[in-house]
Amino acid sequence: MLDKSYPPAAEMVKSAHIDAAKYDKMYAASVADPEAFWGEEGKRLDWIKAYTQVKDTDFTLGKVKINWFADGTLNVAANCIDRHLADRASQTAIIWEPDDPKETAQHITYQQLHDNTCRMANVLRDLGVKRGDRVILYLPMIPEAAYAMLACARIGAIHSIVFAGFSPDALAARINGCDAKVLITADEAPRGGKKTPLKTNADKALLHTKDTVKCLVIKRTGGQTTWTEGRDFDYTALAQGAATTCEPAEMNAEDPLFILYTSGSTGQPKGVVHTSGGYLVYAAMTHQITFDYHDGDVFWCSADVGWVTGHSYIVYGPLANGATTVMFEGVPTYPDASRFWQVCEKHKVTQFYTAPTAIRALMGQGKEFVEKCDLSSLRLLGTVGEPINPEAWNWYNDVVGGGRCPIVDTWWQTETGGHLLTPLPGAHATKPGAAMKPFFGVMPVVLEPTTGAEIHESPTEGVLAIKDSWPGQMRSVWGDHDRFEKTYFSDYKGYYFSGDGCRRDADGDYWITGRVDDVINVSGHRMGTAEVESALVAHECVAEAAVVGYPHEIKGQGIYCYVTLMNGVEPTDELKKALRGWVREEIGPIASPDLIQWAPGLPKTRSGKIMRRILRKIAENDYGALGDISTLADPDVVENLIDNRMNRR
Ligand code: 6R9
Repeated sequence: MLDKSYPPAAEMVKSAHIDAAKYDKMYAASVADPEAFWGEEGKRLDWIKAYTQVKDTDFTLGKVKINWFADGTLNVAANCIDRHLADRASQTAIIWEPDDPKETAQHITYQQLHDNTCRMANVLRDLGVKRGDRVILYLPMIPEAAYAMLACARIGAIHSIVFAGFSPDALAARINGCDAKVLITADEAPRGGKKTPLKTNADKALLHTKDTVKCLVIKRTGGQTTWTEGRDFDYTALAQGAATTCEPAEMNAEDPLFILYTSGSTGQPKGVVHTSGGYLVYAAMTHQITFDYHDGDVFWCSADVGWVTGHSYIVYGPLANGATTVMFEGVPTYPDASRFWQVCEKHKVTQFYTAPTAIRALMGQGKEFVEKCDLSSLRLLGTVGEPINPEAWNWYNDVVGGGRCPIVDTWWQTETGGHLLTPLPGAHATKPGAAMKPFFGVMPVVLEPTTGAEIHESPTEGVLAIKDSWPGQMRSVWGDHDRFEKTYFSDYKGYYFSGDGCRRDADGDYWITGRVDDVINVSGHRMGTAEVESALVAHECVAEAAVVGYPHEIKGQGIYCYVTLMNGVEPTDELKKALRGWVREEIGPIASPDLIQWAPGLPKTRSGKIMRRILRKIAENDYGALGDISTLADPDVVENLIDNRMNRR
């Protein structure tokens, strides 16, 4: 069957930075001579000391190293702010749209961004933060989140953002994981008309960290908070007395810029480390080219800065390009399902970037919510976070884009720093559900899953790996380089293994088929099933738990939990409710189980390994394909689980 394909519109081809011929030529050059290609692209940034080395990378297990522009020095905040001041001091850098549309939006100019970032940087310095120190951000989507990121970059501190939906326990684990000196939070985070008590959560988290961690509190709602003298500091008061200048620190290209915790298939979340030079080159270039950003455009990425998408495409990429970037505090459905489109209309957004889960949720509400808004400013649409089903793609294309706007389906990961696979709007046809082509310098390969052999012919299907490094690649797992090597370079020797399955069609275009490991993707939020399992078994009534994903209409995947109770514990609906609440407390609302099934036993191999493959099939209602269950210690448990399977909501 031929996949439907949409060629780029003639106007787009004419005005875009990259057309088909240019892509082919540049791509060929980028993989033939990465040194020369990236040596040139690195000049997008202002360097304090120019680099003479470009690429120094090795994917060999046991000696994995990734260095880019290693002898150059720069400051990331100066690249995102100061160098634009000569031409753009009064241009809007950030448009901030609050949760409640009745509250006034803010237009923050590059000059104001400079002054506020410097204030924050000086406050952090006064709190004792030095170059290389870690600072945790646990914040609403407010401009101060961007100031704090850039302030850290300005003084050479390393930020680590914890999404405001995470629980106190998850926050404490991250503070301890990177041994942070300061936690920056706010009184409350308004979202969808509700308020998350961030400071109260922070207080709980700080009970489980070193006493020396300081807490800098930003006033957002003015809601009541308790105060610990000597530990808590009021940002408003300190910022008033702080200077609006602060000399940017000269950092090495390979000095860490941020750590971002993300879920893997085993163990605790790992701290993905990104460094300064390569990351910023890659974020800036992908932002400009994938979204075809031009001066005067208004770019809106609806993600949260708690995720990598917010790092690269709300803050670092756009600001490095001197762009105007929208920062939205709210949710797509508040006050109603037309909010996204109202914001597009209000701020005359030209490029809009969101996740399939949001598109599906809004699609379900009906197109009236879109049609009542004037979306004529939109020129391009983007999606990220999970595979997009053709139905949602078509709705996005027809109803939101009015058939005029190319859709860039960008495949990438926390680990990759920026887009690796995506169509380019002026160069490539798009196909509903396909991530299409490698970005410049990216060498994707499809491997045979068991042998690891590279498959050269198309069409084909297998696992997705990358053959050589690109500047935005993560450098290590914070404090555990061994884990970095094992996680990404040991399954398929000599390659970076993405953890995703993919197919390449007859045209050579890439389609992501989803994770092949025990990572699930719930509403675009990445989660290890192991994390939910360990939360469940931490409950006194639970003996054992196995968690898998199952197809969910809106969320993409839902969380299906098989729970074996302690002897003598009554399996009641109240207990299910209690377990849901428990997981929300342990990890956060995003990990809330959708379905819990009581399992008197779990299917295990004789060596005691839970056979998740079988549990996944049961959750998916796909009993015909259970495969070989003869290696199970007790095959009868499978029948029981099938008989008592939970119905999807
Ligand atoms: C940027 C981000 C990464 C995982 C990734 C894959 C899935 C992301 C996708 C996609 C299909 C796309 N994913 N983009 N799947 N099509 N366009 O989402 O980072 O949170 O680390 O998640 O998300 O499974 O491996 P992260």
